[in-house]
Amino acid sequence: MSRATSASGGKPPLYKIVMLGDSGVGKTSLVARLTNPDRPLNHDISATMGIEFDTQMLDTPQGKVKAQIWDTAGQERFARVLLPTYFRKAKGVILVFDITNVKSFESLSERWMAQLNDHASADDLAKLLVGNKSDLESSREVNKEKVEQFCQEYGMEFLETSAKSGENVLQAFEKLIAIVHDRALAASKNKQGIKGMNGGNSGGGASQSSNTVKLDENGAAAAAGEGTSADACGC
Ligand SMILES: Nc1nc2c(ncn2[C@@H]2O[C@H](COP(=O)(O)OP(=O)(O)OP(=O)(O)O)[C@@H](O)[C@H]2O)c(=O)[nH]1
Ligand SMILES: [Mg+2]
Repeated sequence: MSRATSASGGKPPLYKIVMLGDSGVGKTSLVARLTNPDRPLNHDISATMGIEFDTQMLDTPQGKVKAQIWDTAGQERFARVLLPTYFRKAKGVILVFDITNVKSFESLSERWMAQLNDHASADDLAKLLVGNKSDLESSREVNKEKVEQFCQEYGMEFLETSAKSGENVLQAFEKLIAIVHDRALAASKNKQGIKGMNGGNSGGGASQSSNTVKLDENGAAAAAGEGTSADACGC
């Protein structure tokens, strides 16, 4: 039944999203900038070994949601073993490359998209492409036309970010989570429609509302007596 709560109240839904991309592109730095916006970029940060995750409340046009952000290791030796865990029940993926490192961009089609398709039902995942280190424009190696082609080919949107200056960091996470949340609300609405067609309790009047699911003016599901958010996440 509905796992997505309304903009009008209730526990915010929780969605698992995964950061993917080569080692050194700035995945950990982006998460750190999101969760601690005032802390300066750490240039001596160690490579992620395995998985780390953080939870962050984010705004969407349909209300607040919680993102559980899985920061993964770009290094092949960790990623190969852990990929199934990364993708289990994930709802969204941020694919990150470094605009100053063309190899990290080529890796997206050569490595990461293939792995996404192998380990997850890629169509079920919301995806966002992020070109990080936009503060290093003078060292840019990845031209924007190639990025546009990639986005068209794989059907995803794109933002350039800087974990150093903070540019577009919050916007990137909010953009992805809004797509994830919209999909969850749409799926929840579809299920209610099917239930209604099957003779569910939809037209029973005010006195019979306790087990029904109401929609608010945004079409968000206000679940009465239903479980809410944590099941949306794979954790
Ligand atoms: N100038 C600049 N440097 C950045 C930016 N983001 C990250 N860095 C630096 O890039 C290096 C690698 O950053 P990480 O965040 O560790 O990269 P990662 O993608 O998490 O790497 P793995 O954990 O090995 O997969 C660090 O020295 C960061 O300080 C940015 O936006 N601008
Ligand atoms: Mg890292």
